[in-house]
Amino acid sequence: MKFPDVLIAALLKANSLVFFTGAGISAESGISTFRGKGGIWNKMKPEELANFDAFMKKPDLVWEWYQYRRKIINETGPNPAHTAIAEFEKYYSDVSVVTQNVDNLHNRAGSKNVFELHGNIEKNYCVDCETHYSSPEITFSEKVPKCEKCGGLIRPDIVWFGEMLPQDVFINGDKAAARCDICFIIGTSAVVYPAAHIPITARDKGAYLVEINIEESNISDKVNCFLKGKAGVILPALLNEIMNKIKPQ
Ligand code: BV8
Ligand code: ZN
Repeated sequence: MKFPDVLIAALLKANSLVFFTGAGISAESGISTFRGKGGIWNKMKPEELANFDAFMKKPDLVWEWYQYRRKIINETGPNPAHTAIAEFEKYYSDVSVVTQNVDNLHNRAGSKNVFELHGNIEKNYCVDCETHYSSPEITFSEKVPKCEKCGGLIRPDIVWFGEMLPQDVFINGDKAAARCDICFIIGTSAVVYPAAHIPITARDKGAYLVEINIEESNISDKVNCFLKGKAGVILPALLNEIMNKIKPQ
């Protein structure tokens, strides 16, 4: 695979990288995306499943949907795109992954500095007293579990539509974007806010923007370099390109 010289030059000069990722990076692990061909929201309505009112109205239905997704995630693992991102840490002193995904695959791949903007499907908390639960008994219970302390419903620790993102996570992800030299935008349609503002922060602070996607997205007209194709093919090839030219940290 031939990459533009200007991209390789930027990579050889950079100290700080941000990987801003979306559902497309996990597509090659067998996890459905939300929008586009085969996307979850083509078949299900987000307003009926991914919001707090839906959960309070039909907790068992919403819980069952997350159980279905947990099962798929549990049976798969990181793909070469996640692994390549974790490997980049060996060559750069400051690497951050700012992800919209809740599937935990960046952590499982070994990335150390992961900002999960929309939460993590392996975590849960009580809607009443906010006690956190991550034990497998809770996570894999068939019916929506109840809090040991107060009897409240336990929900997945995921940011639903209309809910605030965890502020510390967003602020730290945004700070990483503000100081990075290169921001990779991978497998996202870049339509969900405020997450989609992360690459805009990077661009406004002078970073070089590289998008990797199988098709153009909402941000494609703002990037410096668009690499069309699968993340699981392009990222390992890009890593391979620089690994003989940069000394590991
Ligand atoms: C908030 C969790 C403030 C559930 C998710 C109108 C205009 C602007 C904004 C709004 C608006 N109306 C409402 C809003 C705000 C809303 C929003 O942005 N809506 C959009 C959709 C219009 N945002 C919110 O509600 C956020 N909160 O704003 O709070 C507030 C203020 C006051 C008071 C209270 C609150 C909360 C957003 C939370 C979103 N949570 N889901 C769950 O996961 O179960 S959204 C969902 O979308 C996922 O979490 C996902 O992470 C996120 C983004 O999707 P992508 O990752 O981009 O995935 P997508 O499928 O779209 O795209 C996949 C891409 O991959 C494609 O481009 C495809 O080509 C590519 N691809 C496929 N295969 C590959 C590939 N690329 C490379 N390689 C491949 N192999
Ligand atoms: Zn409770």
